[in-house]
Amino acid sequence: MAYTDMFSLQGKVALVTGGSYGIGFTIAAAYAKAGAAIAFNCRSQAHLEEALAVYRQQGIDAHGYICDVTDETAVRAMVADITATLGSVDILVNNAGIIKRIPMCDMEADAFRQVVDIDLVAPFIVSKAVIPAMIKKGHGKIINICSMMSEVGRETVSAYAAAKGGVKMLTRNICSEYGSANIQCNGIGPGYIATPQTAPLRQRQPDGSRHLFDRFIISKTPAGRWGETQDLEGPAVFLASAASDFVNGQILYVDGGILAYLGKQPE
Ligand code: NAP
Ligand code: GCO
Repeated sequence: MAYTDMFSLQGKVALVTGGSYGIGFTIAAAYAKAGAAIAFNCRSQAHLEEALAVYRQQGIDAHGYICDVTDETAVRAMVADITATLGSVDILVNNAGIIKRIPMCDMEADAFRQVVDIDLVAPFIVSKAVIPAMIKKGHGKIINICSMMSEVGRETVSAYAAAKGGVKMLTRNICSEYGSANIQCNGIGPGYIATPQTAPLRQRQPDGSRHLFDRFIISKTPAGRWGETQDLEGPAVFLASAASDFVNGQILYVDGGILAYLGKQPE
């Protein structure tokens, strides 16, 4: 197979959850540019309309849905509509996610559950909705968006870390359970990426200087910068394409080297 064909997504149908902005938008747009028909969902009508306009500006005919990924009935209806309109889903990216930064002992159990519901239970719900058709078709790709917090913790993100650690193991379990049906399920673990989710960590101080956390992350990243959503395009296309057909159950960290690095000695 020619290298260009190996990475092509021509003729494939991709569903990217939370594809209205941030990482999900960039991945869905990359898939469209690689040849796939794309569908995405989000919760807000305003986000949906803004996203559809930006996709159109880029020459992409995206199919957008209002659908909360925690609502199993709504997810099933969305998948049925995608199947009727575009064909059955060949590539699923479980990207929709939230974070709540609250010290663990101050966090209500309901808030913890909400994070786990969106970040961990939903990838189970959406995967479950697409796997039967993938089995029937004889192939499928599922990409779960994990995190640095699938491996390490930090103050205030207990629910997020618990959920993202869980998504890593859900990834390995889908690989274990459905690898024999030619379904590859892998994860991408983005490092610190500039999106609305991380905007509070990059907010400038009143004197114009960088946020302490922003400086901390740059010092912890061998690449010496925050990631951009575009840094995830190549890895996401690779894991959705035939080029990765024997890669299964892996988490690909796209973090500018953070997880490999001990950090600088304080001066
Ligand atoms: P973001 O900028 O906050 O975007 C989140 C997207 O998910 C939006 O499209 C949002 O749209 C949608 N969404 C949220 N909850 C939803 C729900 N219940 N149902 C359907 N859609 C929902 O986040 P991001 O930074 O791009 O992050 C995307 C994924 O990567 C998340 O899983 C995140 O944890 C993970 N991640 C991010 C980073 C980072 O540094 N940014 C690093 C590692 C991992 P609506 O608001 O309209 O619903
Ligand atoms: C935080 C961050 C994260 C990142 C990301 C790292 O508060 O530490 O928001 O957790 O967004 O998931 O990979």
